[in-house]
Amino acid sequence: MTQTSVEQISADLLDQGYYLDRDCTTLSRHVFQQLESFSPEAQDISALMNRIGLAGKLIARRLSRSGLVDDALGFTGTVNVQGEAVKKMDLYSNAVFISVFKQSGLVCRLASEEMEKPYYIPENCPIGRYTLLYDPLDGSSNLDINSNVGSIFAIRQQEGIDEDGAALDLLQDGHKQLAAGYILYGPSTMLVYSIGKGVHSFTLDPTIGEFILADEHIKTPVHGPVYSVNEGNFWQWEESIRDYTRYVHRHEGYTARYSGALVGDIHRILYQGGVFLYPGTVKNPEGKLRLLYESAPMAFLIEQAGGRATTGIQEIMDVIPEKIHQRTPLVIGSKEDVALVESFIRDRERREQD
Ligand code: P6P
Repeated sequence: MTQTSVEQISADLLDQGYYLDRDCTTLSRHVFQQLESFSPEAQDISALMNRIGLAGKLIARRLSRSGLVDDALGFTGTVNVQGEAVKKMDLYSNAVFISVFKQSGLVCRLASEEMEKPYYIPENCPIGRYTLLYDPLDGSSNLDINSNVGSIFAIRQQEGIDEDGAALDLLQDGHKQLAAGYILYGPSTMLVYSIGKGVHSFTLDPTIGEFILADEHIKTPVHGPVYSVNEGNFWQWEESIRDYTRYVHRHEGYTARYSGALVGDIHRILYQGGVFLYPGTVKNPEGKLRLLYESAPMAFLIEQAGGRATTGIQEIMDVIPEKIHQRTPLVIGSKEDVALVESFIRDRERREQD
């Protein structure tokens, strides 16, 4: 073998070194890199994120075969605490998180969209210091048409042992979140998370069963072309939201994108910029989305990415819920686009006061 080819091969292998390093930057390792520490707290967060990843893999596996597995799709015939018809995949996904975190030893309590009261794991509670808040399968109405769905999560410290299960310590604002993120089940499965040190994304490589680092320190643009809202609710909106919609209809540079699943719609805005809105409606005056395990985790993420999230009146991160399933209106995305929506809300308020 000539010298050149040996050097070339070495150079090529070094180039591949980048890819090998990237493929070895798993979720748990990335958490330690973020925290620059191996403290007990860092180990906890790393283990918790690893467990989130395991839940995502199990749900992704079931979703990829749901059209083939008998009894995986369709409705259970029950209605959840939200008054929504429950799909079999909703319950399966909810059970996955419970099972995964039972074995974690770290999580004492799980608060889920699918469960009226938090679920306690007694064997974890003496030592378990964390609560997982989650929407196990958001946008599950998309399952019937094989479109994107997601899981949304937030991790909070469990403050005090609430013997009666009242979980009053969960009725605190979004600044209490230690970590938050989502798993997007799309053409590929992506996990996007933040522990307060930027927003980072990972892509599941099914061939090795690992979430591999994709993008670090994702920043949402200060402005983007996308506005994402269900315009079928136009008749139910406040006049201010109608004013905003009329504005984007009449000005160049806007494009409507709405998938019916919060995770996919936010993921687009995180990368490309723009704004997602789910304002109050006649049917849901307080909005449809739930604060503790939909709006607040997304607000945590988008603020870490340089964006904003508001009810239209108050920053989502400052909202203190009165009950664990509280809903809020949500306007979230690029700073300039959120501000534009707010400007129509303020203008309308001024006119109504005059
Ligand atoms: P609509 C899914 O049910 C969900 O909670 C979010 O994922 C999504 O953004 C919203 O509701 C869609 O609601 O009323 O537009 O179908």
